[in-house]
Amino acid sequence: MGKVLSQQQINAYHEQGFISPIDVMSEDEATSYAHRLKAAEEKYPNELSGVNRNNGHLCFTFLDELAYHPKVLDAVEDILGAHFSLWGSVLFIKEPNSSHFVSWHQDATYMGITPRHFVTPWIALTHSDRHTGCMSMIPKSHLNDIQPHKDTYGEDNILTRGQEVANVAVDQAVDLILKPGQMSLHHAMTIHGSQPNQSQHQRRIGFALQSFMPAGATQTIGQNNWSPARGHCAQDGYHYLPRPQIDMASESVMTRDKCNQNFSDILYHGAKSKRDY
Ligand SMILES: O=C(O)CCC(=O)C(=O)O
Repeated sequence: MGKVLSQQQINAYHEQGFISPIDVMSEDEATSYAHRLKAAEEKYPNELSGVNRNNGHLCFTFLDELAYHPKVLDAVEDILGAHFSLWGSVLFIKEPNSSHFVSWHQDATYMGITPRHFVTPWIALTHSDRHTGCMSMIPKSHLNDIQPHKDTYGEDNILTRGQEVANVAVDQAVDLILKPGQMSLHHAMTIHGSQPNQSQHQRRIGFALQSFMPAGATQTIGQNNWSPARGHCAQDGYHYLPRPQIDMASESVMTRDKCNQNFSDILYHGAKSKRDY
């Protein structure tokens, strides 16, 4: 038995490559975070979209609160052990009735982090199901190596390069149905993707903590950014990222911008072109 996960859930994560759902907060509390997001988007129209969908937790206190929510950290500790840090975050928003989707991929492919057993909590702030375009996972796919990915740059594909694994056993895919306030955890090697949001009125908002790195993990392509999460996770050569005290302080924005440039250099390393996210 872990701090929040049962032994069965911990075993399932290691065997299947993901677990879901895990309760983090009440539906009302999650909805209030969705409202805080909406208010921030209205006040700062360019600060949470495009390249700035990345690492918003460095500039906005409500995203920082979510990233360091004790239930999230307890669940990560149950998987990774007592020492880990946070590398980054991504807001995955699909607007109602939009064609945006996420192709089948493995996160570890372009993230430059080794070893590749880091973990991503994905927190739902709205309903995430078949209708709104939830994530689907291919069980046990994390037990294989990185599969060849083709960079499609598909217009509606919201992954950086539109990277895609071919010949996925889609009949085995498991949908991760989440209510607002629940999260899933997935392994960096698990093949996963998601379909468009067909709802007429409901945004699908997921906040991915991408990813929590175990102590000893290193960055092989770019700068090794480091936000302490639990235990002793500092290492030589790491670049420490401070947490925000207020929204959009100029130093935080500078840190986030540098971090996003580094993020982009890593994720597009060797790519034929770059998009603005
Ligand atoms: O939000 C989605 O639909 C996909 C997110 C994803 O690929 C991830 O969190 O690794």
